[in-house]
Amino acid sequence: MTEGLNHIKKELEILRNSILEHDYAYYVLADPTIPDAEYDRLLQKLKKLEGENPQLVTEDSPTQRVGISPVEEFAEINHLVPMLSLDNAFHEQDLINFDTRITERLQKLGKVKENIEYVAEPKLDGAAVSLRYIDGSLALAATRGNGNSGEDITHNVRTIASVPLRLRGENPPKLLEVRGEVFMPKDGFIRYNKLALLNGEKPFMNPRNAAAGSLRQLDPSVTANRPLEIFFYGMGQFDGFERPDTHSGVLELLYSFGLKICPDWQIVVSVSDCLKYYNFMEKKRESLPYEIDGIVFKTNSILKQELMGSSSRAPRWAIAHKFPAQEELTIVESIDFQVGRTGALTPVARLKPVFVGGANVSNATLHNIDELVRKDVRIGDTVIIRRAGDVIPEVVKIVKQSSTKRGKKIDLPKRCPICKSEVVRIEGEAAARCVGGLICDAQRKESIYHFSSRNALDIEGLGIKLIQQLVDNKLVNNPADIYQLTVEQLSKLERMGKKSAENIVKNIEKSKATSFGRFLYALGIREVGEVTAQSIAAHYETLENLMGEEGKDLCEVPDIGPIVAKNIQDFFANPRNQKMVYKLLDAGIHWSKSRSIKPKRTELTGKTVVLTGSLSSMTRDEAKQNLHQMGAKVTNNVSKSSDLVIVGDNPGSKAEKAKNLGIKIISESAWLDLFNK
Ligand code: 9MJ
Repeated sequence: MTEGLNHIKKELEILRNSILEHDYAYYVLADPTIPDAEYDRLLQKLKKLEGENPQLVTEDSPTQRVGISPVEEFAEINHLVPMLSLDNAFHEQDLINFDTRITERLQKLGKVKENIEYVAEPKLDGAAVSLRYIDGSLALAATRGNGNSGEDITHNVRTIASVPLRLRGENPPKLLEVRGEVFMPKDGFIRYNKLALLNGEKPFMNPRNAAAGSLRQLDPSVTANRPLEIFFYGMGQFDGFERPDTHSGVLELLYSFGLKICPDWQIVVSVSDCLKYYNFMEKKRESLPYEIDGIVFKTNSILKQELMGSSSRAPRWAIAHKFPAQEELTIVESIDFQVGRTGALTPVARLKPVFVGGANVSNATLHNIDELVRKDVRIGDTVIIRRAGDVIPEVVKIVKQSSTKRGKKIDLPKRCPICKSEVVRIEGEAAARCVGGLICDAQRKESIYHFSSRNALDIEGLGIKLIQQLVDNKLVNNPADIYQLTVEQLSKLERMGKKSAENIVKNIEKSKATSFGRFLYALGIREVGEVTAQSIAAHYETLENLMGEEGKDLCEVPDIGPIVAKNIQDFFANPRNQKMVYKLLDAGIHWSKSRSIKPKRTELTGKTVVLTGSLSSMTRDEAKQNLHQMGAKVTNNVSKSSDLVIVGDNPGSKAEKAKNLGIKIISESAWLDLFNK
């Protein structure tokens, strides 16, 4: 090799190593070391240099992820060590029996005195794969197949950014067969499906199908465009290093090779700790960035694993404790249209009751008329129902039936099912709406309910059931009527004693002292949520300003666009709404000006902040008020656009979600120290 070529070879190696280090920091550690633009420059430089010197391109170069042309078919690959599957536990007792089996067997062999130590790992819902690294370079990747041999998917697995093409370390092992799960993270799945629908393509049913389908592509450039990830969780054949004597040691070793491990694994001792971890993760499940369907418990000691051995199908030292199914089949008994506060019609499937996601479900939403048409759900159909966490149950899809005799197609009603007003569809909106406004009982009930809800006027005890009775008995027609209710009127209602009636009247009275922001939110103006209402209140200071001349410049308020501005102006221009607002003020609703003074400019100005957990130094409302004064927006949910999460005691899933999204988290006391000096 000439000196010049040698020099280029060195330069290429330095470039590749540098890019691989950045890949590792970005994909495995989730802690990027350089800006994206700088990374792109390095990659372009490498591509250019390799383009000029094609004889120096190596297979494990970062430019070669999608370098391979489509394959004609999938070759078969024999696993060096079989890929076993896992036995399942569906109930606590199954897990207890598993632990008892291991304890008794090891006791017989004289190998156990105390509780068994397990490694608990989230059970990812994706596609199991086996990768083979030879002398540190990725040589092969295969599906699990029948456990002994699978399909060669090397060309596709190479395109997954978090799969290292080369293992880290000076002395990579001669051979490493490593097992893991390829999956599509939840956000990638949602993004991918939205795009598929826009392009008129078929969306994936769930992240598991998305992962498996993406790996079964002949053309790797298709897979490269799918947002796939991998977590590794075990080893097959190996050569060139000592095997750790615990499974936790194996996970740490894999991690040291630069292989990504699920960050949520944990060592648990005793079956009761296993159950604690299971319950903890079941609560956390919704907020995890990836889909899981249970927890895998693995005996930590490799010696104990060997003593337990395996059946032909599954190891005796591990078990998958499954979460209750989130999807079940049932039959559609009827389809109704529900009318919401803004008149939007939501198709709802009434179902033969089914136990799913831990609850009995007899109604499931079909979201809007477009969804109903797309899914083509009809009465009598067998459908898949999904209920995940606290999300409203939904109809996923119909199950194709052999019988050709199906119910009639469901059309959008021309008239509102409640008030018989016209139903219209506005171009560009998914929802069809009843134009009845407050003459529609459904909209009336929902808007009164909204008015009294916790984040609005917060009238404790005035729930939807009671509001239904009040409207049906013509005691209340709009929110202002609430303030005319008497104990006598309320006591005559069903399931309402004198004491409860008195409490409700007391709570109604209490609600009169509020804030300008809450009042605006309570009015239920289209697209004016809590945050927008607070911004308007802070900007205008008084209702007179907002309803007067100054109110014409609504677009000056941060975050208010022309549509929301028009909604607000239309609302206050309507004489019926004006009358109601004045009636509410006459009834005694008031707020102090000091609660809506203009925010100061601080480090939090313009930042989106979420509060979670219980605060010790002030109430949630006071904290919100304080943050608004500092110019921050306070939102209820953590998302990518959140800037800061303030955690009190016993924070829930919001703190977890923030951690997963890499959003700054500070404690209540740190917040007070930092910003309230
Ligand atoms: C999943 N799916 O997350 C195993 N798995 O171990 C984990 N699967 C497994 N381990 C042995 N975390 C066979 C399968």
